[in-house]
Amino acid sequence: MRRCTWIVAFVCLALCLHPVVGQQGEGRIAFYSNRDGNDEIYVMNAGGSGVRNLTNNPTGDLVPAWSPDGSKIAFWSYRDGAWDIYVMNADGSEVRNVSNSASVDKLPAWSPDGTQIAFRSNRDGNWEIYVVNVDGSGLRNLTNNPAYEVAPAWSPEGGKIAFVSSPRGRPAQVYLVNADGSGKRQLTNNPGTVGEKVQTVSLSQLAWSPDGSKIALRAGDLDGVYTNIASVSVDTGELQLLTSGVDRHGKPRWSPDSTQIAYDRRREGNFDIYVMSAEGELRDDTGRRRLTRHPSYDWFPVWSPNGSQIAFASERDGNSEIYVVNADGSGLRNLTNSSSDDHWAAWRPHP
Ligand SMILES: [Ca+2]
Ligand SMILES: [Ca+2]
Ligand SMILES: [Ca+2]
Ligand SMILES: [Ca+2]
Repeated sequence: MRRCTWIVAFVCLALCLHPVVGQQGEGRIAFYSNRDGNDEIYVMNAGGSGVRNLTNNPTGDLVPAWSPDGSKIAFWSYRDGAWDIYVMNADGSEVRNVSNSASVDKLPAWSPDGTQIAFRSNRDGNWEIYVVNVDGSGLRNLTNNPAYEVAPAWSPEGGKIAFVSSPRGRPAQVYLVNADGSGKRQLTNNPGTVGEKVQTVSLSQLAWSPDGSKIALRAGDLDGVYTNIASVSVDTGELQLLTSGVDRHGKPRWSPDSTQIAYDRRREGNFDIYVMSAEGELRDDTGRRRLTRHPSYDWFPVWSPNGSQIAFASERDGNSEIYVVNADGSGLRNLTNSSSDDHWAAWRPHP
């Protein structure tokens, strides 16, 4: 009888607490900041309250990336004397070095099921794509090629990884490979230019659309001076330019419904945040929406999980802050407001 009462009490408590937990879970943003003298990973509520330091280590701790279920955060740290990829619980506990090499391992990309991480490493003398289990076991090299392999992106259903391979002296191409390393194939047939003037010899910053049909990327010249956003059809491999001109466009991020792409664009010396249709900007500019207008840098956009807001980094008050703006450009606000550099907003996905 007593046990029965406890179970009923527990179920009632769980039902009462669940909606509150759900709301808090949807509204968290991770970032990194040097406010204690070196870079640490922090997390805050999406309104800017409740800032909490998750790392607190004397070396650099950078670029947080949430696991798809929001329970863990991968990041980049130098704490073991080399740049490695680490995974910790979302409360900062149980930190583990999962790449663990004396070379540079960077830019973790979570598998959709949260069990594996793809990253790039130069441990064999040039960039390769590796995959490792989140407990650090099962490391494997998917590329093993003298070209530079970078920018891994998982397909939304998790079976495939897209990456860029850049052979010396030839245009970069997008490849697909099964997550187990089998079935590697070249997806694009990128000639290195589109039309007469627009260079696509260099490809980077791959982002797979949530509906699985396209891969957005940055395409440009070898020096990255003039870059555009393009998309690749996963079915046909066709490379379609989505922006035009001699500005520097980058960091494409898909809206959750795959209909829009946020990006930053450097024009006349500063970056601003834009959103365009997944079909691209129109030549008369009506196909894109400019969300910021400020002479300092506004860059690194990310969507909120429901697509209603975009977080980004801005240097408009003299140092970097995390800002949020509604997707229609209204409601701009500063979330961090510290005198040090706060950067790299990472919005927690839906639980
Ligand atoms: Ca640190
Ligand atoms: Ca390679
Ligand atoms: Ca600006
Ligand atoms: Ca700041």
